[in-house]
Amino acid sequence: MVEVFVGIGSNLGNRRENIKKAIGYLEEDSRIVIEKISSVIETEPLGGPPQGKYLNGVIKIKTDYSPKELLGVLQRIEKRMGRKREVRFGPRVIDLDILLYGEEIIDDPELKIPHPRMFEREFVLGPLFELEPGIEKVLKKITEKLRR
Ligand code: A4P
Ligand code: MG
Repeated sequence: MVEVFVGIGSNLGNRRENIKKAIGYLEEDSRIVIEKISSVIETEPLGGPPQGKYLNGVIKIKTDYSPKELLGVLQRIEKRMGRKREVRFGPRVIDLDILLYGEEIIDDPELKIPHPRMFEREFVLGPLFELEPGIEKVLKKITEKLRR
């Protein structure tokens, strides 16, 4: 089982319910164990068209899914919850992003880990450090590897 951090965001509909629902779907998956859930914070939208505020949080899970399999699982949950892919960075019922997958670095067109925009996003780093203060060491290791 690998430790994985997943970013959750919602800025459409009943945002808090959407986040709860998504976590519920993850919980139902027998190959995913939910370890920790951060506080959920309200954040100003970053980028994209004018849109409402987000609720954001981070969860820590353990899973034996490969990164690609996990991406598929997350995308199925987004779909089930009525997410339509329209404008890039636009409003969404739910967004599930893989932030970190163990200490792996993946650079494929359809999957980039660590999530390329996480380092500049307070709404990711805040909840992440709240959940796992020790993650700083892992982030350092990964960014050093990325620089090589
Ligand atoms: N993809 C690549 N790497 C990953 C990864 N590590 N995890 C690909 C998940 N997906 C990954 O995503 C587009 C494609 O990214 C996927 O098909 C997958 O193959 P998407 O969710 O369909 O589309 P998007 O929303 O246009 O892009 P993305 O990457 O989700 O956007 P971001 O960077 O997540 O930004 N402001 C606030 N305050 N809070 C937010 O949560 N989120 C966004 C979306 C913008 N502004 C925000 C927030
Ligand atoms: Mg996404």
